Amino acid sequence: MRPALARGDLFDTAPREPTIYENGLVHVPGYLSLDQQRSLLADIDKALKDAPLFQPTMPKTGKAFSVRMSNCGALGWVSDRDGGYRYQATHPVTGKPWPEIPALALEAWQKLADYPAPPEACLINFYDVNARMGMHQDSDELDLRAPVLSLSLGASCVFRFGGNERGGKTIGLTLASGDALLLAGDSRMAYHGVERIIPGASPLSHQLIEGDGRINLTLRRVTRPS
Ligand code: MD3
Ligand code: FE
Repeated sequence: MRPALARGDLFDTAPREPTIYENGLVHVPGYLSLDQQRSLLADIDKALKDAPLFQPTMPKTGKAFSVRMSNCGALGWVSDRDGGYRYQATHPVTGKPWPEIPALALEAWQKLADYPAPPEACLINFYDVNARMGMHQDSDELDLRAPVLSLSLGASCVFRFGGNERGGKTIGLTLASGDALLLAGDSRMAYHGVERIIPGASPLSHQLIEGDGRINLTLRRVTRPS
């Protein structure tokens, strides 16, 4: 039986304390205020008009991801059967350059990333209530010392992360709308994935993202700064 929760418990967006995990992963709950979340989401909506969500497919098998994606910034992450995982300067369907990274996302990188160069890629992952992302490592970037910064909007999810070896011990944590997650130090090469979307558990998911949608922005440095 689930304990009875007042609506305020589930939808409380008051900032809570950051958690720093052993491997260097930093979780900042409620990093973005509700107003900032709304404003960032409006910028993402604009970017998606220009660079619509596309359906990536797995290298070799061509199996579709359940997550739909787009990007902002100089470089975008894409994947398809023949080309595999890669970064490229243009949208795979429209052929156009990616739109600019929203100012609030750049600001979050400047405040949290502790890295001397700006991000080059801002991946937009869109999860509907049934989407998930299997456990994987991020290794398509040339600069693996640069941190990765994730910002969550909309429905909450169960995020799972482990060590640098497949099949080791893992920890699950809830990522909610407005949360920031910084993957620095040893956590940069940790296995991680999105186990499931939690329907209803977000102040924004019903107002601004259809159904129980979740959006995750992932900011990355791809090339080594000169
Ligand atoms: C841990 N996205 O796009 S973001 C991805 O919520 C990805 O959409 C998830 O994993 C999402 O590759 C998780 C948090 C994240 C991003 C990069 C990481 C966690 C990470 C890199 C290393 C370790
Ligand atoms: Fe990842």
